[in-house]
Amino acid sequence: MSCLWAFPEVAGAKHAGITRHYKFNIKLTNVTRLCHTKSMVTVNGKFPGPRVVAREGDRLVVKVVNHVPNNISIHWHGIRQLQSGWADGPAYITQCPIQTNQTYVYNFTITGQRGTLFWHAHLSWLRASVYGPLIILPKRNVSYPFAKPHKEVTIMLGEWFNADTEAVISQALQTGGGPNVSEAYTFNGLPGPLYNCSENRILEYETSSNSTAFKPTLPPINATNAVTNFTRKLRSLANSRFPVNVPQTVDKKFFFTVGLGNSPCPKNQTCQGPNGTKFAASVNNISMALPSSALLQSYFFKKSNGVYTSGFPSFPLHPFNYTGTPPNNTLVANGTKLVVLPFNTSVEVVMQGTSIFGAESHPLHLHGFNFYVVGEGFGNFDPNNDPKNFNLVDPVERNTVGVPTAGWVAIRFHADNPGS
Ligand SMILES: [Cu+2]
Repeated sequence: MSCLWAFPEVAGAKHAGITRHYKFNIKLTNVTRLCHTKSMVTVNGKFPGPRVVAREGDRLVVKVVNHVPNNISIHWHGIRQLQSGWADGPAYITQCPIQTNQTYVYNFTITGQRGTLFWHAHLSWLRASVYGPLIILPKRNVSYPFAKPHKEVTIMLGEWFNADTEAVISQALQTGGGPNVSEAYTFNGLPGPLYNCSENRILEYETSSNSTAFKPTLPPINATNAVTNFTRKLRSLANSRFPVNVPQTVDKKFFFTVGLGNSPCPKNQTCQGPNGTKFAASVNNISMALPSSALLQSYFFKKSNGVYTSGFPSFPLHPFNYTGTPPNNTLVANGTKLVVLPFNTSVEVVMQGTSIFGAESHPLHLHGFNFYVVGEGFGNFDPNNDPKNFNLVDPVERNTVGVPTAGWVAIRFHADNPGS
């Protein structure tokens, strides 16, 4: 969170929001971490990038000018983008990427939300260096629903790679193996003091004579039970000021498997994925192929022929024991498939992690909507019994949720945002 007094305000607009302008110059900058200097794609030469601050109800106008050889786009993570899908940012979904020496203006109004989000590049791995905070203050003379703290500090979590991150992901896609891992985790772009050749202090206490730093006792890093018990207690405020609008009935149910599969190795090539094939991530066994033009654009101009097809499966075509022994055939299908929902459909999505090539937790994120997390569990989702325990009273409202390792999570939302 930012210092609440540090940002200039335009006088006069008491209730209606104001328009705030930002300029993002995408440029290469030399950055040194862990005694290693490299040229990186940045916004305005900063890593992490500049903070964007607005109030609930304001309009943000961000002019992005691309001065680097890479194509790029910027996504405003968690912004509802009510009827402003053109400004959402995922490349090849809502827009074609911004080419070298080209400009794109993101223009959207922040409606019905406040808190700290972030923005990041949304093409390939450029987000490794192109990201920054996006702070939404409550409307003027309105407070957050918690006591004002003594001080607020924004902390952005990230990773530092000594290598060029575009080279890391292109090598992984080429060989079909997992991508090389980063050299360090970072807070606000800085590796902590535990890494070699890092002098960055993360947190230091100014200790007065009558107080010492309080060190909490924490469960071990792999204490799944402790973490699960904690997160399952989280609830929405569910009061008149912050009501819960979770769908009580559902028009459309989806069951998505989420996890890994593989693709054949191209001829005359050696691959480093499972048994000499390529790793492929998939949902309901469809691994997404990026189209050559943007999905929203091709829909809007009625030129979707050859860009995407409808008929993304609502359920797995070949059910299996998702968290047990994997099936013999783990090959994915590649495609650009989607589902079209009528306006105001109430939707339930159960996301089921699979154990193919190892179970792991996948964070899943929805663009253009917040959703309610109504249930979660380990093992396979039981459609007969698990829904009885769904929380339809005060579930947490989120834009991202982790699918538990070898488990499932159920979300609900109203599809009330055309174009998202
Ligand atoms: Cu997002």
